[in-house]
Amino acid sequence: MTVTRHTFCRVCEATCGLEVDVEDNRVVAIRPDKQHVVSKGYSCVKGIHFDQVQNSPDRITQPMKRIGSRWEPIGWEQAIAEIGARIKAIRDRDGGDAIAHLVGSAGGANVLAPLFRNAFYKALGSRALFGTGTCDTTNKFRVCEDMYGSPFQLAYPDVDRTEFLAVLGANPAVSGNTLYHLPHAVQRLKDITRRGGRVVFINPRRIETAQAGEHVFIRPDTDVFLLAAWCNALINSGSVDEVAIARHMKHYAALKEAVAGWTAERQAAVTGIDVDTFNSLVESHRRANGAGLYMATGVNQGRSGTHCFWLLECINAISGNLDRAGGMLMGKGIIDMAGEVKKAGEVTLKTVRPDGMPSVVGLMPSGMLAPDIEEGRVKAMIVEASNPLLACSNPDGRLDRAFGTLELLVCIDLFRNEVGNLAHYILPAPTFLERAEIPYALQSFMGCTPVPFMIYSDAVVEPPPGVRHEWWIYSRIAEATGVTMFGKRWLAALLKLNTRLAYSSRAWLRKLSLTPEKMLDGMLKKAGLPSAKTMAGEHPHGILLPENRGGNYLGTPRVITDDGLVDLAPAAYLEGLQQKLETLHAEELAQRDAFKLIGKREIKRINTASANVPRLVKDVSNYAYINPSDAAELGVVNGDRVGVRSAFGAIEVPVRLSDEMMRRTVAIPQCWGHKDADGLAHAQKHPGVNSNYLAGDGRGNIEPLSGMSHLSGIVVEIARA
Ligand SMILES: Nc1nc2c(c(=O)[nH]1)N[C@H]1C(S)=C(S)[C@@H](COP(=O)(O)OP(=O)(O)OC[C@H]3O[C@@H](n4cnc5c(=O)[nH]c(N)nc54)[C@H](O)[C@@H]3O)O[C@H]1N2
Ligand SMILES: Nc1nc2c(c(=O)[nH]1)N[C@H]1C(S)=C(S)[C@@H](COP(=O)(O)OP(=O)(O)OC[C@H]3O[C@@H](n4cnc5c(=O)[nH]c(N)nc54)[C@H](O)[C@@H]3O)O[C@H]1N2
Ligand code: SF4
Ligand SMILES: [Mo]
Repeated sequence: MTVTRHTFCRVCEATCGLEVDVEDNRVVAIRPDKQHVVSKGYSCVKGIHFDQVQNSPDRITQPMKRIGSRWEPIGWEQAIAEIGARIKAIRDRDGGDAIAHLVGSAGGANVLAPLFRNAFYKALGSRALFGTGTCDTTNKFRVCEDMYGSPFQLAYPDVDRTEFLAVLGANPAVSGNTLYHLPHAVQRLKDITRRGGRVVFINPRRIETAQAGEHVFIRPDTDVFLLAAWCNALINSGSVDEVAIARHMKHYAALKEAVAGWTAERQAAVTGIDVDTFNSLVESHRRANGAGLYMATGVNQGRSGTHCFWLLECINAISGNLDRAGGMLMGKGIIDMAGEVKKAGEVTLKTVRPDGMPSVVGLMPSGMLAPDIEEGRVKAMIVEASNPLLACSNPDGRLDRAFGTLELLVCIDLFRNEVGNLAHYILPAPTFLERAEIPYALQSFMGCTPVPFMIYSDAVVEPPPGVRHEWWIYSRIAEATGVTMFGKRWLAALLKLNTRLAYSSRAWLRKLSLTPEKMLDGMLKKAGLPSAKTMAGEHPHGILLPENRGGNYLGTPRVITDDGLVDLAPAAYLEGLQQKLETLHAEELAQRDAFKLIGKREIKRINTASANVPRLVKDVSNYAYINPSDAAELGVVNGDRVGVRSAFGAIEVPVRLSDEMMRRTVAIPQCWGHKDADGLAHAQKHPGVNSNYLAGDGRGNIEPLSGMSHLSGIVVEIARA
């Protein structure tokens, strides 16, 4: 018999509502949920074809141990005992920090896993937590911490009311957006123009989303000059909100001084945005009754991600658009994560590494993985939901080699991916369809959504019997290592009991355990919302929460800087700033004709994780996209193979001509390169090449304020192969 259940997708942050047909605990069909309160019948191809991930013959459904090059299924008790013993031995010998962790983007959708993961590492005494968050967005968290007092206090554009919006380095039509929940993005962006407003995409590629407004080319990794000049022009225009600045902000004079020398002409020389276009952008922004600037991954991955986001937030703040309807809204989650974390005394920005590199939101830079392993600081690692060999900077395969030397490598994943090939153990985790959940922390607890809502979903199907939840895995490994999670023995004893009850063979014992469902129920009730049972039973498509109309942040206790003021010029950003900018500017002028490499997300792929879905991947699409005029100069035509070489590595790919590309820019879709993926049979048939072989790692290739890897705007040479 077929039953239909409602849930929401967790492949990307759009969290579209899904309708899932289940027969005998097997997913047989997935459709968009037309009644979902926000997505209202929208979903992309990745959501509706997730059944091919769910039911993939390659899924790992029991712990696997590598013996030489052979993989052997083993029982959980053996896996936990062996892993615990090895972690204990390494910790006794080298200390807690020798045992590292790496979490990938799918870990962001998992609401409960971080509590247990963090508790385990705290108990171990390890601060060596890495994350691919340092490939996408830690610069934003850093800025929010410094300006607003918490990394979890993020502003987002009030898209449905704004009159002017500039979007830098994001492509929501394909990506579904990040740190800003925006379903139906293209439609809602188009509506800005329809209302008589203006929306402009500033990007080295004329992106899919540009159909919703105007497009302006920018030379990769030069946004900092555009933003400095924009801020300066705004200040000189006299259009700043003096009252808001005086009441709610500090260090305006220092900001003014920092941007003073950056003129329209100086930015034009390196960005490629001519003075007239620049002036018209500043003018539209200034005149709009409610305006905003939004930036994302393409800018975050440059060499000035923190400075860019700081300047962008300053433009939003001093123009009087922060916390204002039509401008930038400060969201509220069902739990005030920023406040709670502050109250608990958690330190979210740390400098604990000997090299002085920061940990933002507790994450060390993934660009230090290879050096840390090679130099013996990291001896063992647990990788959860990540594939660093393809996703992180991997100069000429350095990361492949480094991971191969780890004393202990454990992967918690659905599949044996490329890093899994090097693991000693692979522990099978449930898919999102096998987990009870509420949406990502950024929607649930930070409220980064113009249409606040809440949804709770029970697991749609039961996981295969050999699969275990992450909370259970971390709790059991902790126990086997002999460390006490959550700092208290009685809690650890309860947790131990709970891990036994949760997977007991007797149903009545399982019922006694504290399940994820019960934990989430507690969160919902604490927020004054209906219980999990009521949410699942009566509101399977979610509920809408009160709208955010602005005016709920500035001048309230929610600004949790020590003095309650927004800091417009954090000292760390000003240190050496002019020298850095002058050096970069001179470098840009000197290399105006050099090719720069950017990435390209594709609608059918989610990072490295959908490569094994036959209905999505029919052929290889990781071309080098270049402008036809550049192709003519290089003497290449569509399909010709070119060698692409950086200071760090070299790859060979076929060329694809596209007038979407800015001159002297090459876009290569990232997260390909599955030639060794014998655990992912379909992906291996369509391997493509790994463009992150061209990215550098180590200190020189990491943005020092946020730990972000430099993954976009890398200088390369291209030649016919
Ligand atoms: N050049 C370049 N490189 C980039 C980027 C770029 O723009 N340009 N983008 C970067 C960005 S933004 C990111 S986030 C990274 C992404 O890279 P990663 O964070 O490493 O993540 P994914 O490739 O999405 O997923 C890796 C693994 O997660 C597993 N997985 C999926 N769902 C689950 C689950 O529910 N539980 C568990 N345990 N495992 C699961 C998948 O099977 C897969 O093996 O790549 C980065 N790399
Ligand atoms: N289909 C699909 N959706 C995804 C993902 C996926 O892999 N596939 N990944 C998910 C993840 S993990 C994330 S973090 C989000 C990311 O979501 P977004 O932040 O929207 O990221 P991208 O789609 O990579 O868009 C980045 C844009 O920046 C542009 N760009 C590159 N360099 C520069 C620059 O120097 N300056 C400017 N102004 N622009 C630049 C690129 O051309 C590109 O259009 O997407 C998520 N959604
Ligand atoms: S992957 Fe597609 S269906 Fe899933 S949340 Fe993102 S946009 Fe929606
Ligand atoms: Mo990401």
